[in-house]
Amino acid sequence: MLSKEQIKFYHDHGYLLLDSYVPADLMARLTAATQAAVDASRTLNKSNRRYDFEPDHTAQKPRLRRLVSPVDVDETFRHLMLDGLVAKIAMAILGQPARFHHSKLNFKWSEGGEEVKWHQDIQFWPHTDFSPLTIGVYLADVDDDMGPMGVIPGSHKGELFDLYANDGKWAGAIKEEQLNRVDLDRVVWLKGPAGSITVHNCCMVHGSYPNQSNRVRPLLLQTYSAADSYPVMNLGANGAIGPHGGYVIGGSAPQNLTVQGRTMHAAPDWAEVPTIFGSQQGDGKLS
Ligand SMILES: O=C(O)CCC(=O)C(=O)O
Repeated sequence: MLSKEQIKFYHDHGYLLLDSYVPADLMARLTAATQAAVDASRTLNKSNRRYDFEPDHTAQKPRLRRLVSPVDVDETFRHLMLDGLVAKIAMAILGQPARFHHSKLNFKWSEGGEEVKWHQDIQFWPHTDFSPLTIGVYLADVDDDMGPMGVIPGSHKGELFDLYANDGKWAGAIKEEQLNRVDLDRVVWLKGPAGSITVHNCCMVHGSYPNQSNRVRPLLLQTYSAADSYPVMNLGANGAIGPHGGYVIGGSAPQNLTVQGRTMHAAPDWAEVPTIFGSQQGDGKLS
């Protein structure tokens, strides 16, 4: 899937751009699935758990910010993320098996589609390590005017910022006055023809400007971690990752966990296991 050099580049710099990577037939199916989701949104006039709209969204002129969890919406998305091309890229970097976390489709609509302020992802959904990464598929040609995603090479090895505002509210963005600690001059804008793929590590500082063009900038994003990395429950978005969150792709869960450099072989899923008494007496699985 990826060369040794590409994988090394990802680990060294924290990101990867694969130009025109998705074959045309798959792009056609992804585009059709995306159009179907946009059409379905026309019956709605305000955001819900599936669709995030800009304030001026209407049925005639849809303006989507995000389709939440496309993996649950269409078989084409599901296959891409759990078995297909993007799942294979995740395993090429993270090793096989790997663990799916969540997906989203950011639209960044034409003529003003909103910016994404500089941030890191790991604070949104903390894990037991820093292996998580997000793979993006551009579903349209993307140039500088469309608010491509920008990354700061190497920032994945640096400071983990506090994404709360000064008033203590969750802001999901690095504070203005702390941006001087980020080497913004070194930004790399990840853009390219439709079907180009981006990869960024969960600690990468990244963001994007508004879309000033008259073209929509759909970016399909999917997040994975190493199979022995786990989302920390009760923190951030980890409680809302949907029915496929935690799904192990390309194998079965190793039940291994490394914390502070110490590895343990953790118990199986407790839903099926008897109490300590039953386990120690060799009782079978609970039905
Ligand atoms: O859509 C983009 O440009 C950036 C997406 C992103 O960073 C996010 O949704 O967390």
